[in-house]
Amino acid sequence: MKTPLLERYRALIDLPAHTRTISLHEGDTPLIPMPRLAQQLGGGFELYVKYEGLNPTGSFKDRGMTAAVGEAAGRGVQAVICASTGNTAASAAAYAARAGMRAFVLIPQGKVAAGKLAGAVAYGARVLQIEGSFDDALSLVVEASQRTPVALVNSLNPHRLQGQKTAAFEIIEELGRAPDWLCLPVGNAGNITSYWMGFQQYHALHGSGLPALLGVQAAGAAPLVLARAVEQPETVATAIRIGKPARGEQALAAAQESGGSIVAASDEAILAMQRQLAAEGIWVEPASAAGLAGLAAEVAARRLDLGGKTVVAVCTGHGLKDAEIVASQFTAPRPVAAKLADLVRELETE
Ligand code: AN7
Repeated sequence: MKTPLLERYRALIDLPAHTRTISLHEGDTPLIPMPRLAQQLGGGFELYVKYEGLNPTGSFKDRGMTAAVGEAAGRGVQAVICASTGNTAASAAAYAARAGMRAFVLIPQGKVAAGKLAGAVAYGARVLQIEGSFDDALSLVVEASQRTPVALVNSLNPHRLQGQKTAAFEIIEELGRAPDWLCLPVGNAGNITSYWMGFQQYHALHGSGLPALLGVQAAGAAPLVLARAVEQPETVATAIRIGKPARGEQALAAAQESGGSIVAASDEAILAMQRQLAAEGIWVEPASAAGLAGLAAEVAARRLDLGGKTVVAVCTGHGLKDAEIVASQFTAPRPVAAKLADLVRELETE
């Protein structure tokens, strides 16, 4: 059997002694070379995708949730609560189920991808749709967790970051050192904060180097790029439809200290990158293509020269999470008679 993520990295992770092991064998996700996409982006550099969509509930959230739920369970808490654009909800629901706890998840009005909502429901969470944005829902769960004995498992919970930083360790161990650039989507900004913690910690211990971080928001939900809250964030990348990132300051500091930046990518660029990734066999949800969409735009505008560099793109969630977005882009399959001649005719047409 595989060793649970937090046990594998026990010496590097700072969690209270009471933390229980609540594991679904998260982490240990593949780092996949993407030579064709690197060529399409101009070539001359090495590109890898860290495919976090292959975690147990289909997103990177499982790395942090094993820690946050394990800590809450170890304290004897009976229920967890979170606000979510979808992936946190599914992950919290799964780990709470694993621990025998209840999960309350608050989702914003409007767009939450069906695959995520279905996950939360399937794992037995109580799903509440708030008549407001993700940011409204987050404020509510923070207050609720202070008044009632439920544990907050959004990434404001510091234990989440302890789990999520393990992705940086895995990347360094697989490459033999840190990459030169790491690009990733930014929503509530817990993940970029976690990666920076992880890379810094490993570098301090082993001199593994530090990447420059390119955090990418969706253009319609880009508070860190605009340097102001966005009251009504809108983007096709519903996972990152967030206007007031909880760890925004830390994200900006991480990007700056690393020599990178936070930029925005348009919905069109995000969907185009989703197709480019799928054309090399990696189907991710729209938000997960944002990191590479931002990288591609920086390279095209000659703000970024990747010559001779090693780049890792974090693809945070699986394409199956948001199947509608792809289904809505093609017409229904053409009916073909169940006859060989008809099939052969189809195979011979463009
Ligand atoms: C696929 O699930 O905020 O910058 O409530 O689902 O750490 O917030 C999701 C975020 C990137 C952004 N990619 O990460 C939630 C939620 C995917 C995501 C992000 C999310 P953070």
